Parts: sequence; C-alpha cells; structure tokens
Amino acid sequence: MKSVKEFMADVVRKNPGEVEFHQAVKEVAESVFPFLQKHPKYAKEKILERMVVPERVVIFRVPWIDDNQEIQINTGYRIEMSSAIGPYKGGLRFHPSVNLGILKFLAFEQVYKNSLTTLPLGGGKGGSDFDPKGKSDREVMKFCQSFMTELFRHIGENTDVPAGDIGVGSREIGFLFGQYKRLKNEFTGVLTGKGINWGGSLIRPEATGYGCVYFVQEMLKTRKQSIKGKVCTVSGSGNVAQYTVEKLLELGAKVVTLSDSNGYVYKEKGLTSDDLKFVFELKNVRRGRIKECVEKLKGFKYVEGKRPWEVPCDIAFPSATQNEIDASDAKTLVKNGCMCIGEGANMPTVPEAVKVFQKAKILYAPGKAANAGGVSTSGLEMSQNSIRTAWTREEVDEKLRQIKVNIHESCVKYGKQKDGYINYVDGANIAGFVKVADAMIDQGVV
Ligand code: NDP
Ligand code: 2IT
Repeated sequence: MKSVKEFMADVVRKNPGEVEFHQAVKEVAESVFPFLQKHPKYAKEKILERMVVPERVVIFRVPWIDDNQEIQINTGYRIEMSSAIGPYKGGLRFHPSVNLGILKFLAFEQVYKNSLTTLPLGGGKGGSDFDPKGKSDREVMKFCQSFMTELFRHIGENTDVPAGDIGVGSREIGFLFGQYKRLKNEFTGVLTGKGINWGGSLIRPEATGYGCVYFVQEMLKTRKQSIKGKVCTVSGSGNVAQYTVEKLLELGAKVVTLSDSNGYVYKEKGLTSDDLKFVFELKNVRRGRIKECVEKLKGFKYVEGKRPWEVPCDIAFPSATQNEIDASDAKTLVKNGCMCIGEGANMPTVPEAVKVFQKAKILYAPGKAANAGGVSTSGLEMSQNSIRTAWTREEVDEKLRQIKVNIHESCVKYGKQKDGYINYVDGANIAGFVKVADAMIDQGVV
C-alpha cells in the first residue's frame, strides 16, 4: 500500500495548482489511511484513488448583458463528484474567487458530508466566478438565466440537485428554477432552497446555522456543558451566520461578533434579537455592509480588515469561508479560553490550526460534520417534493435535530481515542468514507 505522502504526490501531480483540493484530500487521506491498513479490501478496490477523481466535470461559458448593455462573460462549473449513494447533491457558489480547485475541494467534502447525513445523497458542487455584489436584481436574473441555459442539460431531480452556497440564496435559486422550468417544461424538485410557495421546505433557510448549533450542543454534552451563558464569536453575516446567531440567542448564549469580507463588528454586551433583525434586513434586503451596525445600532465597535478571532470567547463559529482561521488565530483562541469550534463554513480552519485545537484537546469538529444540517434539510426538501407534501416546521426541525444527533454518534463511533478524546476529524472522515466505499464495492468498478 502507498503512504499518504506517495498518495498525495500523485494527487498534486494530477491536479496541479488546486491547493484547496489538495488540502481537503490530504485531511481525509490522513484519517482514512490507518483505517485502510486494518481493512485492506478498500485499499485493494482502490476506493480512495477513485474518490479523488470526479465522475464528471462540466465547465461552460456564461455570457450575459449588463444594465449598461455591455457584454459580460463568466465561467460556469458543475463538479459531479460521486453518485455512489444517491444523485449528485451540493450547492452553487457565486463569488469572484471561484475556480476549479475550490469547487473540487467543496465537492469532495460534500461526498463525505452527505454520506454522514444518513440520507441517499451523492456529492457535487458548482458555481461561477460571477460577483453578485453591486449587481441589480435584473443583472443577477440575466446571469442566472444564462447559467441555467447550459446547466439544465446536466441536472435533474434524479441526477443532480444543486442548492445555494456563498452568493446563492433564495433570490438566485428562484431565477435558476424559473429558467430550468422554462427549458424543460416540467415542475420538479431539481433545486433545493426553493421558495415556500413553490416547493421549498420550512427550516431550509435556517438549517445550516441551526444544525451547527445542534451539533455543538451534542459536543458540549460530552463534557456535561450547555450553550446557555457561553460567549460566542461568529464570523460572516450571511445565511449561515444569521441563523447560527438566531439559534444561539434562543438558547441563551451571548453572541459578540459578526463580520464580512471588510471587517468585523463587536458588541461586548452581546447582540439582541433587535440587532439581529437589523442584520437580516441589512444583509438580505438592502445587501449592505456589516459596518453599518456601528452607525445604526448601539454598543457596536467596528474593526476594519480583521477577523473576529482576537475577541475572547468560549465557542467560535467560523461561518464565512475557507481558511479563515490560521495557526496564529487558533493559538489566540485557545489562549483566550475558547473550548469549542462550530464550523458553519466549509474548511474554515487551516490544517496547522486544526492541530493546535486538537493538541489543546478542545472540542473541534470539521465542517462536514458540523454544517451538514443545510444539505440534510435539502434532502428533506427532496423527500417532500417526491411525495408531494409539506411537513410542518416542527416536523422538519425535529428530523434535522435527529440527523445531527446521529452524525455526532457516527463521529464518536469512529473517532473516540483510547484516552477518551473524540477526534471528530477522523470520526467524520472514516464514517463518511465507509458508507460510500461499501456502495462502490457493491456497484463494481465504475
Ligand atoms: P452567504 O453568501 O450568505 O454569506 C457569506 C458570508 O461570508 C458573507 O458575510 C461574506 O461577506 C463572507 N465571506 C464570503 N467570502 C469571504 C471571504 N473570501 N473572506 C471573508 N468573508 C467572506 O453564504 P453562506 O452563509 O451560505 O455560506 C457561508 C459558508 O457556509 C461557506 O463556507 C459555505 O460553503 C458554508 N455552507 C453553507 C451552507 C448553506 O446551506 N448555505 C451549507 C453548509 C456550509 P461579504 O458579503 O463581504 O462577501
Ligand atoms: O456546503 C453545503 O453543504 C451547502 N452549500 C448546501 C448544499 C445543499 O445541497 O443543500
């Protein structure tokens, strides 16, 4: 059997320059290799070697005309990573930083995350380097229509079911769905995150943030602790951050920060539900900057160009983007008494920082376990679409909560060390791997 180093050398050679993809694969390989040594059937079947090659990648031109009648050109992508346990499933990201390597890292992580949810969901991801910031609603619509004019031939309710991610929320899903319906002349659950009047599920908007907090509750229980009274720092101020804060406030935590790509806001006394209401309107309706909290609300400070990890906290919720906690941030968090990290974002912590958390034996779980609530509820949306029904808020929330409890149990099963410390990274990676690997073996060399 190859070593992790030899395996990674191959991955790097075959996927040049895709640094985020290399990072995501290495993390999984480091967890899974010791497991493969004990279970040689997976190594013999070259399961991991197969998993790092997408089943299919689609890259396409997205031309559109802006409000000044100028032609704009973006690149569109869909990475169909694995359909071993269900149709490809995963979000679309619209952000200027989007490239093949970033989407491959996200699609790769999605395979393991979706496996953990216990639902029949394969893994995929897509998006574009389109920047929705500063664009009119009409421009966003034109872009979405052009994007779907190519994407529609590759997706379908039983083939590949996209959803939201950074820069793709209910507005974009609406425009994408409208164009899909027009091209295919059929009304199906081809996208999740749909509006509540046209096939969406209650709790889907809340699900990633709520689910992350539910997972943190499970982690805290292992140390006989609860959320109540905990000081929490949150980064980001988009979908995931907003509903993380909503659930934290409901459970009696004190949330002291939010951020965007320009800087962070800090309120020592803790955000109120009125502050959060302002943020919902600021970010989802007016699409403004988080800095405005200082001008319009009381008790806020703004720190330009920095992330909130220098603020002392009990629990940190990175909920903006990848690699937003580096080793020095991790050391500061630990030094200031942080005891738990809830990753709302995908891969927000660099590998060296993960090591810092694990060495300090604090509660640390990777995004693929902590933020799986969003895609789980997408899976529940697909089920409701298939049986043409709509569950109540309480029904969906309860199913979401149970899924998060199950994911936590899987992490403990595969990640508990001899000294009792739960290595959630190993737990999530191995549990996610086994289900997909067994399905691949059953289905032959495909
Ligand atoms: P949104 O677009 O709603 O919000 C993104 C937030 O993160 C914004 O505050 C944005 O600030 C900030 N941000 C984005 N890129 C950067 C960057 N490069 N540097 C600093 N800040 C940045 O996205 P979501 O809330 O949906 O997604 C946040 C994270 O959660 C992502 O990692 C995503 O992959 C992950 N996730 C999302 C799920 C979902 O269901 N939506 C499910 C699971 C994970 P600004 O406005 O300045 O760009
Ligand atoms: O990273 C993620 O899990 C998402 N962006 C949600 C994917 C989905 O299909 O709901």
